[in-house]
Amino acid sequence: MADPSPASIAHRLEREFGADRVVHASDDRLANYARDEGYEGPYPPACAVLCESAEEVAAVLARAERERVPVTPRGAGSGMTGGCLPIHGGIVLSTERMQSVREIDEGDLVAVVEPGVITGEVQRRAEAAGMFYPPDPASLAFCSIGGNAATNAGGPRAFKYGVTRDYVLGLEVALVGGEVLRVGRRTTKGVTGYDLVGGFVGAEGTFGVITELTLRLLPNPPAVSTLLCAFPDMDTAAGAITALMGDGVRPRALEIADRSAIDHVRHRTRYAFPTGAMAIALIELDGDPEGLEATSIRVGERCEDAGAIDVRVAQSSSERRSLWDARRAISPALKEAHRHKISEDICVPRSALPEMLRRIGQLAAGTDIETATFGHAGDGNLHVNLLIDQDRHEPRVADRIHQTVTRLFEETVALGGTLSGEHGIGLAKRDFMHLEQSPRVLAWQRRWKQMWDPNEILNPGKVLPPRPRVCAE
Ligand code: 2HG
Ligand code: ZN
Repeated sequence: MADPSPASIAHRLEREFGADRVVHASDDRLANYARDEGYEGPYPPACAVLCESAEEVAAVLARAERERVPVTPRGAGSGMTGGCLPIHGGIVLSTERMQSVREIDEGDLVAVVEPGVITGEVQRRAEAAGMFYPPDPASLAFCSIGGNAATNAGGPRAFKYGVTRDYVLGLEVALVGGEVLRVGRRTTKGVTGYDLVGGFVGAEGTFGVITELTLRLLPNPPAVSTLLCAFPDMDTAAGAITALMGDGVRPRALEIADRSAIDHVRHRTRYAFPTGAMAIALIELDGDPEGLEATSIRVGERCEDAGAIDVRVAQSSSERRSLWDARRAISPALKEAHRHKISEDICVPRSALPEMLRRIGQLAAGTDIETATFGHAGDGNLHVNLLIDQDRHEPRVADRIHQTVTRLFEETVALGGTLSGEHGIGLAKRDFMHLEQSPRVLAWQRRWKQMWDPNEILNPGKVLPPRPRVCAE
């Protein structure tokens, strides 16, 4: 049995991969691998290993299995649920150095990339070749494409274009024990065998480590139009969104934000939000330039009819950019302004959006916790953030947080919704899984995990609750 002490694990990895690949406990940089963008942790690993190829990833996984050391894969660390935190110590396997864009193929409309490539870079490279990679998590400037696939990330454009899973055609994955598999395909259509790609995408690095992705691209839409509508309250904004959806328009993004979310970004963005806005809807359309102008006018009028107090259409690409920069700044601004930011990303059927927003309003009014709600209204996917300035571990505070989150999830499930629309379960939500999924469904998922990782070496303690709940269905 190999010496399980952190120093010894790091030392053995260093012998195999070289000193520049291993971040030790004595190195200040190791603290970066103990956290993500969420509120869990810190959980320091024994060490982090910075892999540069699929062979190296496989070698780490072979060693981890041999020595029974937990290994936690990590992309850019931009997750919000503690999914990449090494809660049992051991090795953090980082793919941050696997940054190569191997192919952008215009004819096949395909990109082949390594997992550490930043998502914004995938988009830029596709656009430079006249194509379009639609998934656009708000963190696209710093999240990685491998992490997006691991969590099946969404983003504003999911409303029209779908989520990461809809764009992953094929994967290369390294498994516990060191085997490397290629699953999926390069063709848009393909139904040969079971959908293994669908299994790995969204498994949060608990089945295997993604070492290469083959992505589907689209032709670039010729024109885009962006509107910002201000409303006197969230209820009116929700009504306008429902009216638009009933009207048959298909914007590529249909975002909402409440007053607290807007107020947190006012001072740090170039975009000047209307002062009386208690809620905003950010709506983006794309398509042929001729039809787009007329649709954009119609959307603005519908919003006015539904109670908007101000409708603005971005007049230039720079205005559009600053509007989106402001939207993307909401999450980091909330994090900066408060000691703890507890972000949920519940998702309800579209028809239940107004009712869900009302229930969130009641929940917020009934607690002394400050909240901010924003997100992808078109998908019914809302980021309800609890903003805490006291010590969240203080028992009274911890209790209130737990009660509020539990109620939020119960209301969501009661309306036919789901705990997570795009951030994943990770560590933060695993103990709430039973609110949505039956013991049998959880048991089948546990078996699925065991098939890939019988010794629970890979990202242990994530997604599924640790102990099976023994109760009849
Ligand atoms: C977003 O849509 C991200 O901005 C982050 O998914 C959400 O911080 C959040 O709650
Ligand atoms: Zn989001």
